[in-house]
Amino acid sequence: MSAQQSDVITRPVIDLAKAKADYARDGYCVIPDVLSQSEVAEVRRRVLEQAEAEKAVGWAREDGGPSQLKKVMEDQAGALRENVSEIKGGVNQRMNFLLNKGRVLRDLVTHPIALELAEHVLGANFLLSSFAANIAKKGGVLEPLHRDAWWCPMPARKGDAYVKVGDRGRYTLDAAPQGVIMPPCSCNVVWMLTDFTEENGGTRIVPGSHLRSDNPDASVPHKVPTIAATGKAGSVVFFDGSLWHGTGQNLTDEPRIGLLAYYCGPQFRQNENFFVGLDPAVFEAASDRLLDLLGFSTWIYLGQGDALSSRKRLRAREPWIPEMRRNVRDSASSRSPTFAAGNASDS
Ligand SMILES: O=C(O)CCC(=O)C(=O)O
Repeated sequence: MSAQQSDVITRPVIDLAKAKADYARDGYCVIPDVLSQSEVAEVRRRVLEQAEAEKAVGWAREDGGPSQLKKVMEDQAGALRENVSEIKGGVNQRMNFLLNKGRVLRDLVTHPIALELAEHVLGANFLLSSFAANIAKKGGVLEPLHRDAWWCPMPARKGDAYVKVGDRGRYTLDAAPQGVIMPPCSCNVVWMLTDFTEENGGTRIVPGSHLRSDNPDASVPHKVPTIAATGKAGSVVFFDGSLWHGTGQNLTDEPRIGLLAYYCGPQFRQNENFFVGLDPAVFEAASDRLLDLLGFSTWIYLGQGDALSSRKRLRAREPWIPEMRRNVRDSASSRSPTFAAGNASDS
């Protein structure tokens, strides 16, 4: 028997039925042993190497610093427009666009368990919204509670005041009428590359809050009781985009590393703008499934690529159908008109 075969046979069985039942009740579930310890070690090595390099060249994005928290709390009435991780004084290192940063990372977003969970919650059609790392370190503070789907408009009763869709902020404190909730619009698959514990900043969550009609208060300490989502390295914590949660405070000397593969419905704008931020070599090598997740497929008629589907257009290297003009010679004769590409113009 090869080493690979024995790995398959000795891999623990993943109880997705239990995971789905936990999710329905609590808005989250923890699934152990999704990655083997050797897979965890390989992915963690790549993440830490990348994080060190980004820091060394001055590209590290850091949040969770006490001064940044103060800024969030001052602005929590929905006015916060700045990207907190661009304000100095952060502690927890964030890395976005993990799809650009190694094959072992790319493979996680199409992992069958991640896709099954996302489909279970979002339905047959969904997109990858972002794939990012959060390395929580000692000195970081509790993250304000939030919903990842903060951008989702709140339902309102006819005649009631509402927040306009373009005026939403991450910490807008509005609420749907009593008993009304938004269906899940997004979900997060968090890959634990270290153990997540109470002490090292395991994600703080409010079980059942995916069924609440209101949004959380951004105050720290949190105004409602929370628990830590805990598990061994190689586990996944999966949660609804409406679940109230935030990064915990790491009180240990070792970093807590989580990779956040965030998926959303096909009608929503993605967190990461893959069209401008993705390395062309990644598009080039991507499977059809990955391209679909990035937004290179048409859903009903959203995400069109003109006459070709956007995935076909990318594969065929067809940039676009240009502005076309009637050929002058043809239009003077009685023959059917022919057209040629013209220069882009305002007329
Ligand atoms: O890293 C975590 O524990 C959660 C991160 C989070 O909530 C976020 O990035 O919005």
